[in-house]
Amino acid sequence: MTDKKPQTMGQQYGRRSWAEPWKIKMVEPIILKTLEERQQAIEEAGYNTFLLRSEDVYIDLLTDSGTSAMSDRQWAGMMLGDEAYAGSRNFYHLEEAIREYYGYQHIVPTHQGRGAEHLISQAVIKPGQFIPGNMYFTTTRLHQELAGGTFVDVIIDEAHDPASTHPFKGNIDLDKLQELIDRVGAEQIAYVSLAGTVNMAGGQPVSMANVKAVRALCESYNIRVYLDATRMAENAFFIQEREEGYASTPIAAILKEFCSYTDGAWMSGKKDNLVNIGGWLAVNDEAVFDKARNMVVIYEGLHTYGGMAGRDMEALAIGIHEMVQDDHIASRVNQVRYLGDLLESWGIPLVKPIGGHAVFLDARAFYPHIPQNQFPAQTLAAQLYIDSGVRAMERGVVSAGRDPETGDHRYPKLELVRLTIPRRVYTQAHMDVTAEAVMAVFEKREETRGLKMVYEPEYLRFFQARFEPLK
Ligand code: P61
Repeated sequence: MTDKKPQTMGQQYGRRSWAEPWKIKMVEPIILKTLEERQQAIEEAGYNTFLLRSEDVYIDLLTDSGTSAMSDRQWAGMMLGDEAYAGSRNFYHLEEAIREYYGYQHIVPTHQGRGAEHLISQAVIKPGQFIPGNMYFTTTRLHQELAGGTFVDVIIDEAHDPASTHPFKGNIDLDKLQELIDRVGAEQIAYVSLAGTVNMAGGQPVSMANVKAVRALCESYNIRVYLDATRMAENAFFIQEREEGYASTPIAAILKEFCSYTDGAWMSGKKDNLVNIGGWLAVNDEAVFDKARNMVVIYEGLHTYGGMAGRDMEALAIGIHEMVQDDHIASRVNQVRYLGDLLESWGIPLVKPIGGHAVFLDARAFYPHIPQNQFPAQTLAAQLYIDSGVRAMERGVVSAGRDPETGDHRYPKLELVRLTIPRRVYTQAHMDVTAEAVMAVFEKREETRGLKMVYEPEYLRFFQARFEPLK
């Protein structure tokens, strides 16, 4: 025992503490399996955390996708589902919410984000065209490729450097974009694919100044800008926090201004929008809307439900309203930062600055002795599960997949493990337990060996690939 008085987290940082703007009304028990059980579970899962059963997981930081806790209002909304095949009242509520908060005119509901990615890619990409964007996302790029397009990364160089503390690491490099336009010609560019808080870069934001500049450049060549709005509310928080002139602008106003510089957006409602399932595409151009609305009936469902039940659309509409509340988004991002700051202060290598939805561990720096073709990030995610039952996600060479032309692994500069924080689900104590688990794995790093891949599916291999430990 020391005679030092324990301190709250706020006191440790010399400020008043903050707390989440909600209280818990319903709980779901979780249990920690024994070490032997966890070892067996990860072996049966082929050392792939996507293949674990959720009941074998203690703290589930695989993803923030579809894992949010809904509010009592959203659950009440579920009871107001109008399950008519056509013209459900909940669709019109959703349409109103998207028009009000994002500002786009025409809405096509989809079962989740990749449904919307499919529609926009098929509607606007002509085979042979290029799609510049601020770093790839797995499903987004695959849909662009399946439509005959080629994704080109035009994000600023800082995004590929885990140690860079640039405040807007999601920004597009205008010189790279200009160079592509000069090289292939504006008519060969299908659109600019701009994502808010870039997932694969570590949840890093785009500044308002950058989207304005991208808009101006694209306008001069008549190139459209489409937004991956999946985590755009979190992006708005970083603008409010870091960009001059926005400190007292509400999140809702920042979001709407940002979207006004784009021609439309696709959305996984399973993140910012605080629902367990759902997505949408929204555009201003009537011709694009017409194509997408025609296609949705083939692949998703009628254009007034697109794969969602009426009750899901109601919860989604309410979730959009809740997501832009300033106290909600501040507590969400600050919980992620709490975990990140703790780990950083202990010297754990991670992506800086801490992003909006997750803490990304730098597996290359964690395991400098494991070469990238022995999957350091996959190894780290498996080790973390074995140590503590905490489930994380690989975001490195396995996620990057193979180059469709050469068939070789794509070796991304970032070899990361994502500790993704579901919204309104875990407490500060869960963050503390997680941080200690990462530390325990870090202390054992030198004796840890890599993996070899023994099964590899053709598309989005990281979901189902299997591995074995190297001897
Ligand atoms: C995630 F391992 N994200 O982050 P859907 N855009 C963006 C996303 O983050 C996103 C989608 C589009 C997930 C789920 C997931 O490689 C993976 O609703 C920025 O999931 O279809 C999804 O939205 C697609 C996990 C997706 C992955 C792909 O955990």
